[in-house]
Amino acid sequence: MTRTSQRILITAALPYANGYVHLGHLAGAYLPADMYARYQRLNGREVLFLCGSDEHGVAITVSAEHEKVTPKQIIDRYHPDNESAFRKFGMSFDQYSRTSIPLHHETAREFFSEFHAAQILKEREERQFYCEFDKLFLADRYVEGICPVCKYDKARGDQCENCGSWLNQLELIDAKCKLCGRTPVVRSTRHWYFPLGEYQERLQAYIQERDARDGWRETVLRYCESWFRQGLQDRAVTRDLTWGVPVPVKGFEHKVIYVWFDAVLGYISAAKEWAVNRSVPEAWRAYWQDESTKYVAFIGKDNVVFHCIVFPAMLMAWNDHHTSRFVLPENVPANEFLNLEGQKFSKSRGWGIDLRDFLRFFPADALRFALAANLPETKDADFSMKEFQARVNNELADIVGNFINRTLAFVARNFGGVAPASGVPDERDKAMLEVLRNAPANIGDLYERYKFREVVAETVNVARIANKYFNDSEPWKTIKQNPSKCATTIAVSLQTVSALSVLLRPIVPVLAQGIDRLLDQTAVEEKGTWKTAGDRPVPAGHKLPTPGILITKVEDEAIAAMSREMTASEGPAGVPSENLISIDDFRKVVLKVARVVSAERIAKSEKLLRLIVEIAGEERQIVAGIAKHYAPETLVDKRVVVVANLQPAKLMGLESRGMLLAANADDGTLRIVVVEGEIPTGSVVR
Ligand code: B3M
Ligand code: ZN
Repeated sequence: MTRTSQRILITAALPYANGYVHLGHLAGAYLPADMYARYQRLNGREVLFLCGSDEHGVAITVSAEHEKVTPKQIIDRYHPDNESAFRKFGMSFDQYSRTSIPLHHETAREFFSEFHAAQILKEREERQFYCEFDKLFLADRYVEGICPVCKYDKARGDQCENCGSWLNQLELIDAKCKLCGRTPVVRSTRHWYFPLGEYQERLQAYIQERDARDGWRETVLRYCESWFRQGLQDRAVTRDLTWGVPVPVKGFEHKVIYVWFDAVLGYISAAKEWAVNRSVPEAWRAYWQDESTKYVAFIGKDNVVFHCIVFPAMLMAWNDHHTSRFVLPENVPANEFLNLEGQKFSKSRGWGIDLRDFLRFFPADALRFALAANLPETKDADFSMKEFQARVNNELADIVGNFINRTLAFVARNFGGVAPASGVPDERDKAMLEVLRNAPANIGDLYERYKFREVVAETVNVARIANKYFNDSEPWKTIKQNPSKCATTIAVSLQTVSALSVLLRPIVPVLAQGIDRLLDQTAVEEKGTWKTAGDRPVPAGHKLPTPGILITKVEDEAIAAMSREMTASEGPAGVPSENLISIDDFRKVVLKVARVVSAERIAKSEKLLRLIVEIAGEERQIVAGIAKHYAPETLVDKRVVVVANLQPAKLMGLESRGMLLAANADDGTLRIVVVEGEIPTGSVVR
């Protein structure tokens, strides 16, 4: 069924360079993609694994406006930070590109021009929301409203992130300008359309055929079916914006190509950049334009329509008119969402844990292991610090780490640290060796079917079986009674450790290399070792070191330290009285009256409350360190004073926009500043 191509092209969704990659992203697309890439390399395949920053579109310009900087400043901040966080996490990309590079602009313009020349694109007059206050056509995320499909109230002009529907902005109910909150008017503008509808039949056949060959996920198929049922429609692929790839058609130079049209082509540009960097500029074609290549695109569920419908249709359109034809995705293993402590990750609500923050406290492998064991493959999954701790401690440390340690410790103690020669294996030994021999094919099959959770379970299971084997063999007894049998047990156990170092490598690469080092097998090439992983005995006479701690357990204290650090910016330190400021300095601080709309405790924090306050009609979330001093319900409707122009900060993963004024008594109690009477919110305090 599955195609066994020698060459595999793997892409992972290009994250927008307007924020930090968080744990939800990792579980959605990146970790499974990396496990798959590492597995395929071990399996002897030629792999090209690509990713990069998506740097156009309204996601970027809205962030720039929010932070009062240019779009370029936004992408230049987040692109390098995300690239380095990914590297620390162990992502083995062959190229981490970005869509702002000239090479990518060329690719996007080339596709657009070719489609234009071939008269695939159609020019049309379109009605669009226009904000008369901001003097702007409200493309994509510049407009928000109620989703006509699921009724989610923050659906954007192009897409509802709640139900994944790809929307036509005029369908939004009660649409509002994202910049000023006003109701927009409808105006006409000219745009170029891609005739998606014309490809519907071919797309359906394409998905059916690939599904029959490579087994697509049920959830992905269901999404696609629902779009087909609605009937695919022509889509505008240009926008009235200035940030993006300028439209290469006369009279349209002041408009840009729609971000999704250019973003998916970013995968192709990334391959080109990889080839240029290796000084073989044409090498990308072997992956993208050789029909024997197997292409797998890893994404999160909110990107399904673009990868299963839009991108394949674009590639079909290209292939219809060119002899150098692109491969289409063989599979699009999209994951569902990961929640954090029961709540959806949300940038706008400030709920989430960024990868770079997490890695300051815990090793990447610990996170990889816990996430991989709990990937949202068939339904949404939840990440909690408790479960993270349990996974790492009870499975990775107590099952995998324990087996490796006890084996090596036994060799150190009883064999002078030298690998013994095996005697004649009995039934039990043979059964263990059989498990090792079968593991690469069994687990490999799960990789080929994109079942990464089961991969983790089965890999741990090898260590679990090995622990039982070690217990049942009782080498601590046979060392006296039957030394040859003991030597056999230990030789088989060492062979198991050696197998685990390969089997674990896609999941926890640093740990796996550590095991290799212990066995002194560093010379073993990564590439091509998978199939024989069960069959690499440690040679008799080989000197082995005493094992150190391979896997550090996740202690309560480390979790507490992370929470503490993430809440460190609570409350200001006292300012020395001689530190005089001018009245102008004081005027920089905007103090306003706000009304508390709601207050609630934050799970896992003794100190913090999450408040929603209202300032002249605007609602804001403020995280305040007053949980020890106030019951949340007593705060509602109080008129408090907040610093309204404080830079947003993250506390316990929550965004706080502003600070409550409170008096700090010597005994440590805190009293918030309240304003008497029914003074309007938004009134300035001086
Ligand atoms: N940047 C959306 C996202 O980050 C988008 C993916 C592009 S993949 C070509 O969810
Ligand atoms: Zn507006």
